[in-house]
Amino acid sequence: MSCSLSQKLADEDVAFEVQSRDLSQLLLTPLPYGQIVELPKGVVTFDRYMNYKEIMSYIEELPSKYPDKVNLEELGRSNEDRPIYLITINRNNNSRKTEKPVIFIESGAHAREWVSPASALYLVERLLESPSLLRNAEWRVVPLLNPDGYVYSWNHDRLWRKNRVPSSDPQCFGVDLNRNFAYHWGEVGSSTKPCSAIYQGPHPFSEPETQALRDAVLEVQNRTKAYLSLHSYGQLFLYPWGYTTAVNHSKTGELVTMAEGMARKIKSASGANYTISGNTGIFLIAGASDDWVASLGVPFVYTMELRDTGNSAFHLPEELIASTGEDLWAAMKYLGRQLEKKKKRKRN
Ligand code: 0X9
Ligand code: ZN
Repeated sequence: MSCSLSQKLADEDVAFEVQSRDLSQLLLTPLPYGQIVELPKGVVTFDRYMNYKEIMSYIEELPSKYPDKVNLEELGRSNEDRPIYLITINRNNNSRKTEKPVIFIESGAHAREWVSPASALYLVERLLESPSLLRNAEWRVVPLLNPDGYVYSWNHDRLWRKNRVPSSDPQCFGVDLNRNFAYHWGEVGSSTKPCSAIYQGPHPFSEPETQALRDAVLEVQNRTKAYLSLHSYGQLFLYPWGYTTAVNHSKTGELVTMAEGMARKIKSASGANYTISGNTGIFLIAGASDDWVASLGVPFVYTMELRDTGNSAFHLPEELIASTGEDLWAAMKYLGRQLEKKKKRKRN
C-alpha cells in the first residue's frame, strides 16, 4: 500500500488492515497449488501446503493407522456440505469411558491462514509419536473448521477469510466464523454488513461450522482444561477477554504465566519470538471463539497467532510450515506437562 493511500485512509478515519506489503508479488506469482502432484492416500507433508483433498485423505486414514489412539468424528457439515472433523487422540481409545482432562485445539477458522490447519496436523503427527503426552490428557483437534473457505482460498481468492454462506446481498458471501460466537456477540470489532470481511452473521451460532464446534466443546466442557484457537499471523499468544479492556479475566496471572512458559519454550526451540498480549486493544473483538470458550469456565484459553510477524503475512513460505508446527509443538508439550503438574499438586 502506498504511503499516500494509507495516509488518505487515516485522514478520513477509515479503518484498514495491510494484508500484503507487495500484493503484485503474491498475485502475479503463478500459484503452484493447482498443479501439485497429489500425495498418495493418507500421506502427510509439511514441505508444502496440502490441498483440501489431501488433508481429508490424511485425516480419514488416521483411525485405521492408529486404531488404539485415534477416534474420528464428523461433527457436522459445512454450508457447502463438507465434513467438519474432530480428531480425538488418547491412549487406549477403544475404552471411551475416559475422564481425562481435555486439551482442545481449533484451527482453520479463517480460510487464508493456511499455516493454521497445517500446524494442527503437525501437532497430531507429533502427539501420535509421543505416548507420554497421552497418558494424562485427551487431545481433541478440529483441524479444519472452515473447509468451504479453505477450498475457496485455493481456487479463487488466496486472501479469502470467511465461510461461503450466501447472504441477503447476492454479491456478498460469508460469515466471519470468529465473530459468530455467543459471547458479547455483535459488539466491538465486528460488522453487521454481509459484504464485510468481519461480518458477524445474522445471529450468534448462525453457521453450521460454529454450531458444530459449539456442540463439540459443550460435550467436554467440564473436563476441558485448555483451549487453543490457531490463527495467523503475528506470533502472539492472546488471552481473554478479547471483547473489552474494561474487565480483566479473573485468572489473568495464571494465563500470563502459562503463556510466558510456552513462549519461552518456543524461543529456546526455534528462536522465534512470541509476544503475550491480553486486552491491550490490538485485538478488541467480540464474538470470537476464545471468549465464548472462556465464558464456559475453561481455565486456559488462548488464541495463538502463528508465524510470521508480517513479512509474508498470510502467504507464509512453505519452508516455514514445519518450523511453525514446531513452535506449536514446543508450546503444547509445555502446556500438557504443566497441566499434569497442576493436577498432581491438587491431588497431594
Ligand atoms: O480477528 C481475529 O479473529 C483474530 N485475528 S486474525 O488476524 N487471525 O483474524 C484474533 C482473535 C482474538 N480474539 C479476541 N479478540 N477475542
Ligand atoms: Zn484468523
